[in-house]
Amino acid sequence: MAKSAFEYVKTFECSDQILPNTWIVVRIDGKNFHKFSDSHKFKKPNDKRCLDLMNKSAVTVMNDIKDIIMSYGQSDEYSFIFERSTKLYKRRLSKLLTNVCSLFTSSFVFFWKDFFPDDTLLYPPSFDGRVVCYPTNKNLRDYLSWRQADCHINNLYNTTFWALVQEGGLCRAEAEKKIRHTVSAEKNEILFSQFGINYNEENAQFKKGTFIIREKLHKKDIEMENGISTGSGLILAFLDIIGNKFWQKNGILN
Ligand code: DGT
Ligand code: MG
Ligand code: MG
Repeated sequence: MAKSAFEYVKTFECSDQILPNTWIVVRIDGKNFHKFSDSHKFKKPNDKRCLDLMNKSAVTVMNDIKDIIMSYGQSDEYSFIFERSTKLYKRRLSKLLTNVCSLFTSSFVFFWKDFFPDDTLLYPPSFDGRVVCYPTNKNLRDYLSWRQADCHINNLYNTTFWALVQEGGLCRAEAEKKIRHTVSAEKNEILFSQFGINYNEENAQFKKGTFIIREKLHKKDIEMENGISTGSGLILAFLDIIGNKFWQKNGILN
């Protein structure tokens, strides 16, 4: 068929193919969820309904895009890791990013009523997205460790902060001042001595975030702490992904 006189405009498109053989990570993050969580009266510091809805949206993405082999989520963010050798969309960055981000967002809205049966979604939420590619297994493990360390640091801070406000009767500024320069051990001590909270016994989903892995990558005889099978070839687990134990036992990313 003859080309139209307008066809030349295609030559203005930029190539955005990602380097072959590297780990592709797509991370999405809720836009202004500080406001979104306030508007929807989320429980502080963690609202399990929202975290479960985030997990449901991530599972939906992984069921649709089979080249994603694992993902990790905490707070209002999720990271999706593509198979190193993926050829999906010829590894075009914009295709990979926009497909993940839009399916995640539409799932978040679509399944909202299942997790918040009594609360109307007040306005359309959105998620930003970025792609980072990592050349080595160590880089990828360090990336996942970075996100889980972020979860740990924020969750310990927020748990202590909200205990001081909600149970300790401090105003937000006083609570912030009290823990501003404390290290982890001191926050643990405040929680235990003032509120009888043993941080180690807090919900693992809050402390560690959620890791989702394809069952085929996970050796059956390995115990997953709190692992939940979704029935669609995926396992959800709230486990430590910073240490070597999980990776060594499964023989991946070593
Ligand atoms: P951004 O990402 O730059 O558009 O801005 P935010 O406000 O989304 O900031 P971000 O992503 O750094 O922090 C996530 C916010 O979401 C933070 O203010 C706490 C809130 N959030 C996330 N999960 C929960 C939850 O389960 N309960 C409550 N109360 N807040 C949550
Ligand atoms: Mg955000
Ligand atoms: Mg965030």
